Amino acid sequence: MTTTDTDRTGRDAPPPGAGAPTRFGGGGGVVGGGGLATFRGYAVDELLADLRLAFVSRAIDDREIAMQKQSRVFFQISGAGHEALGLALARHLRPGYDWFFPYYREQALVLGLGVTAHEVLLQAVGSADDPSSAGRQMPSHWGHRERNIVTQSSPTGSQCIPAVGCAEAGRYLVRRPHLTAEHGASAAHGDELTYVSLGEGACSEGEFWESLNTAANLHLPVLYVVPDNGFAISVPVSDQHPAPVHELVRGFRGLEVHHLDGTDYFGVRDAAKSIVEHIRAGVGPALVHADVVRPYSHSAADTQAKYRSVEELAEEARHDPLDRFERDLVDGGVLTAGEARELRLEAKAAVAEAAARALEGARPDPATVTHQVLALPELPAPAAPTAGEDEGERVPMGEAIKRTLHEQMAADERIRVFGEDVADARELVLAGVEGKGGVFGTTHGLQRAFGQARCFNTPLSEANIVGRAVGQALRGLRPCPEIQFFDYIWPAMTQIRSEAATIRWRSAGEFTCPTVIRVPIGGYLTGGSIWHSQSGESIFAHLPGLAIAMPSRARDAAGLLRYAFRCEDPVLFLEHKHLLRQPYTVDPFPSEDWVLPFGVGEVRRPGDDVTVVSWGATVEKSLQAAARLAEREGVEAEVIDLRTIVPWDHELVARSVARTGRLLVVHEDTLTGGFGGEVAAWAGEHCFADLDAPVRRIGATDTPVAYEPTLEQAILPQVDGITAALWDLATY
Ligand SMILES: Cc1ncc(C[n+]2csc(CCOP(=O)(O)OP(=O)(O)O)c2C)c(N)n1
Ligand SMILES: [Mg+2]
Repeated sequence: MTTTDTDRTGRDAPPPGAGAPTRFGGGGGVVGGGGLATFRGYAVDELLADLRLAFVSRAIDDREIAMQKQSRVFFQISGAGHEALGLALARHLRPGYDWFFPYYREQALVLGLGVTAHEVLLQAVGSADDPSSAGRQMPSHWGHRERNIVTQSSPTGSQCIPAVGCAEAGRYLVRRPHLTAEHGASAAHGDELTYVSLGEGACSEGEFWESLNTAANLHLPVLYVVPDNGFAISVPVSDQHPAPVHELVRGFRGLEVHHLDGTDYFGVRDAAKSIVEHIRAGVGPALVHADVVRPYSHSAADTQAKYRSVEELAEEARHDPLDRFERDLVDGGVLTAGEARELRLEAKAAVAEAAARALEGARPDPATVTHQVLALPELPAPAAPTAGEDEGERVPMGEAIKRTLHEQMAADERIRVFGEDVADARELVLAGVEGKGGVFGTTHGLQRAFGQARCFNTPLSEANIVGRAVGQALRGLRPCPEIQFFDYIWPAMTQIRSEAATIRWRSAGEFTCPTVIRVPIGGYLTGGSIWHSQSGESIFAHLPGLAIAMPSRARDAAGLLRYAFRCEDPVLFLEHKHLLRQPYTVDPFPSEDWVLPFGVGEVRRPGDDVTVVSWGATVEKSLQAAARLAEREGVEAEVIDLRTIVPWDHELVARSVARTGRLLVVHEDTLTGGFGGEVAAWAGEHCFADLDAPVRRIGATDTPVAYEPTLEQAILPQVDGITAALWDLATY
């Protein structure tokens, strides 16, 4: 990434051999101003630089549209009509100091923050030199590490909660500067703000509201900007909301709300000064709802003449902010109409030159497509603790998780635990009560030990919980959100799948998302029923960029959790509810240096006749089945606990199958599409020559889990069924 050819306003340096700088662009800097030093209270050179950037932004759109017709650009979405708003706001913001979550229509804003036309066009042409994504993301998916412009995804509105998390991380870090010095967490500033924008259509997304809930409740320094161009693709705003956005949000106490004309550069710049000051002073968040226009279709894939009348488009063209800005400056004597024309032409020429240079940028190498998916730390797999070293107190899995959280939080102040009910109690009553500490008690005592800043309750909103973790992880913290039950993880799916899991890949490694998402999972509860018994690790195993652990005993839970906190990537840490207190999960609590890397399975019972691969609660069921079979039939099954699903230990399975020639995969998740299918398919492909029988799978029936105990038993895998399948395989 190169920024040396850029000043704060994003002007590109003149191209080599481009001749004498024009009056308004290039090496000589912006001159002119009709002899005025200031106009309407603003430095004339700033105004001219912004007018030029507005022209540059529009010229980028036009150039990209032309280049798409030549198949040199593969998608286009314009910033047209939003330029004055973005440029006026950028004047009050500090790239590399404040944090930015701008949506795709914010081209002028990012130019105002110092991203160059060349960098914008590198993304449009899909160059490997594109600083946002190295050719991986569509144009206008901003991301610029140096300027704190966070890599953006495409789901409308999903940036809002991470923005809130980013703001709360800033508040946490500014009080703990040593985390920046010692751990490389991002520097924080007492008066920094987090900027987030979204269209008026995207304001219909629940996550927008969930983010406002926390921004207002915690008085966070977040500037919301809602450019309202009247349409979400073809859907008019009247189909979105019962009232304008600035009216809808008025119920949030502590949220300062403004309604502005976003086509009026001076109006926005005037208003933004005090709005930004308000946020920087720490009073709380603000929302700017700004009316803008959309002179171009939604994107290259849209034709707005299909749903907007000729008259309507003509009327809108009369409100084009570029013309208005130019008119204001010409009428004010800042420049002449001729000079403005010259400036427009110069901007166009500079963009043409930047586009030509972008086309010369490096092309991405197809061999790199699998780079930056996950980058798990390489640690040697530790030997199982030997009896002599097993001095730790013997504890079941739930207790081991609790102790490990205490130990890791004591060791690393970047870790914060939050979720529903995870705290102990209100500080006011804490001294006199036992404390809640999670519905399974796993986080008990964390608030008492580490304070409210490090273990706290969140609103009852799973997207809020994970999204805030994403924002904090982006700042270099190690957030540890808890989803209360796996059954309720789905509202967080966008944050897990589209945000957390894609951040590293979509930014080509410029940003990472180190967060440990702890989730109690699974059934065998006798009465758990549909919504307290679900499994579903296979759904998450399908998401590139997410590591998944699912321990079945105390020792492994501790070792894997320690490793999870060392990862720079998101980890789904699945804690089987049924196992939390079972005697058979009890181990001596391993010493703090016993860290178990992911992707290392364990042979829980050796055997030469048939291999069982399992994880979670069905490991114990498989062990019981193997013992029964050995006792009754003399058949020795080898039971492997995978311990982690992503990555999983292919080699261990292959080695075992090479000896036994027979493979049974057992899991609690429903059979169809379960992760057993993946293991079986892999073994079919890679162990074919060793197999003496078809690979078999056992999973739950393809139904939800029922409440009544005999129904639950019939649905979830049981020892009898596993024993029978093993016998079938052994005698095949
Ligand atoms: C969650 C989600 N649903 C649908 C889309 C497809 N989509 C992309 S932009 C868009 C319209 C957004 O309109 P608005 O928020 O008003 O922003 P504007 O484009 O008008 O600036 C839609 C429906 C998406 N990207 N994400
Ligand atoms: Mg819109």
